[in-house]
Amino acid sequence: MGLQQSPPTASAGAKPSVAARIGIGGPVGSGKTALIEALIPVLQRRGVDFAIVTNDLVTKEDAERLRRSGLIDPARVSAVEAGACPHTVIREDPTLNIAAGDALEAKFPGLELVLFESGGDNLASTFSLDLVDWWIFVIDVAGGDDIPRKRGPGVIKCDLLVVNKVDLAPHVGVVLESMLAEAERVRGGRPVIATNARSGLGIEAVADAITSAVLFPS
Ligand SMILES: Nc1nc2c(ncn2[C@@H]2O[C@H](COP(=O)(O)OP(=O)(O)OP(=O)(O)O)[C@@H](O)[C@H]2O)c(=O)[nH]1
Ligand SMILES: [Mg+2]
Repeated sequence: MGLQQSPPTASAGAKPSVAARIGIGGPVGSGKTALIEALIPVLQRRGVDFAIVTNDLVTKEDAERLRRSGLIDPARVSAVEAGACPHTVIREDPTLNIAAGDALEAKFPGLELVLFESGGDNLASTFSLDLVDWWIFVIDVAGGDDIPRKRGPGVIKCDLLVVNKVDLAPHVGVVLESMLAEAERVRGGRPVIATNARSGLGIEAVADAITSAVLFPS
């Protein structure tokens, strides 16, 4: 629910949230946490009041990494242990994630945005709109330039497709321009942004997309 939007109907028992909620999904190791690490200083500079929920299988690895990073107040990072398939807790039954978002909102009144990182999953993974208002799917060039062509629901249905690790393209035999063109084609022209989460390339554009889609929609 963006700040200027009325809350949509949530699943039974879920409290309508005030902060906008954004999902970040994608295959294992594509750079979801790295994208969040790169976004943190950009969102802070823009004055966005935000918090993060991470999902891992049976650990709190990503949450601990973010808490230790020194980039953000550790209290603003919560962890959900998915236990089983990562998509279960972001799609079929997002109760744990909704509760984690609600707890952060209760702890930080005035929170504008909660980012939910899914555990690494496959190309079929998607987010429930009971949990998020808008979601990003992160793939990387090292996964192969045929990934967009495979038309996984994650690639097709997300609001923003991020193609990360563009610096690796020459090393893995990927022609970046063709991969991006194909990604745009299979998505019918919906947004695709190329990033290098380690150097910061494309991160301002991702922050722009977040701002215009859910924080300050026109
Ligand atoms: N070269 C390069 N490496 C990257 C980039 N983004 C992330 N990495 C590296 O890729 C590896 C995986 O990054 P993570 O951010 O942990 O990926 P993730 O999607 O959060 O992984 P899971 O949560 O385990 O699914 C790390 O070693 C990162 O340093 C990038 O743009 N370029
Ligand atoms: Mg991660």
